[in-house]
Amino acid sequence: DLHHHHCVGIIGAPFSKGQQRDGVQRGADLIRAAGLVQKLKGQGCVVKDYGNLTFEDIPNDEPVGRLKTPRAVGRANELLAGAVQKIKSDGNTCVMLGGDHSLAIGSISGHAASRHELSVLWVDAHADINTPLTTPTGNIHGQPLSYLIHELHSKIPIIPNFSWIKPCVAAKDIVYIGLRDVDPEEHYILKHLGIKTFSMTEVDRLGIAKVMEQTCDHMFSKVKKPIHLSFDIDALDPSVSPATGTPAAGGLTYREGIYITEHICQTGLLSAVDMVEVNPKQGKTEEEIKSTVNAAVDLLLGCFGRVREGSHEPDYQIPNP
Ligand code: Z70
Ligand code: MN
Ligand code: MN
Ligand code: MN
Repeated sequence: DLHHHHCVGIIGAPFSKGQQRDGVQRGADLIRAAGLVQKLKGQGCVVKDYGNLTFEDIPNDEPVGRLKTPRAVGRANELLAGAVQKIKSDGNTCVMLGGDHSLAIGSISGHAASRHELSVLWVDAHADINTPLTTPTGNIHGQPLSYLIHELHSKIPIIPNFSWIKPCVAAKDIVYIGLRDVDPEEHYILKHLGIKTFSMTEVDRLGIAKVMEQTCDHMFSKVKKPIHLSFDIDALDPSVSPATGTPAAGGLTYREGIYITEHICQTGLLSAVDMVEVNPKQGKTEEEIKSTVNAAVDLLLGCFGRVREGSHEPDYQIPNP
């Protein structure tokens, strides 16, 4: 039905320098090769594939403090932010296929540039909220939210190619689901800023249905802001999505992941989605890669109207013999 279709714009970001494992830059093409565009069209979406970004090589990208390859990360995200802003201005829900999770800097910045205020739903085993001064690894994929949150602005030093980034999300507008590998400094930041978190403990205690009810209660407490869903595939249990850089035991089931996307779709407020950290080189077998990519595709289909009970055209008629 023409008035309820989803318009989806897809951008691929084959970028890996927010972390140190090769292969994650191939995630976008693998998700496409698994039939994402055709499957979205098959469920009634109007899809435009904007292709992949090309990231120029940045020589002499020496560490700055603890940060690894900061100039490449800053430049890649600036390019991505522009692409996401364009996809939003064309009237689409934006799907960003990573690449590693440092790309949320550009995806959320570009999304925020096109909308007044956002809610961010961060589905991840990790909090990705280290600052450049708390990071234990120097990997920027463990830090994206620190650059985006207003309340952390004074904690961020000057970094080459990061000067374009403007904080664009309030701590009260962030909800996490799936946490189970959080650094002590990150835990302090989450508590200090009063950020709403549903760790795997809360998923176990409440069940995913109550987690999603409470997630939406929190996100819609005042005005109904557009939702940015940032989905790290490592939020799912490694038995489902083993092909990722930092698998963490005890994750979301496939069904819990799908339930999250179905529920967010039903809000009618989903405005942008990231699908990141799919890394085929981390899969031990072809089956492990397939399972991970298949989960990523199914989560995206759930974001855009696929429901497990099935569906039909409103004017469908049983054929007469
Ligand atoms: C750690 C850090 C992280 C993903 C690992 C790990 C962060 N907290 N994120 N894997 N996807 O390096 O800051
Ligand atoms: Mn429409
Ligand atoms: Mn993660
Ligand atoms: Mn992450």
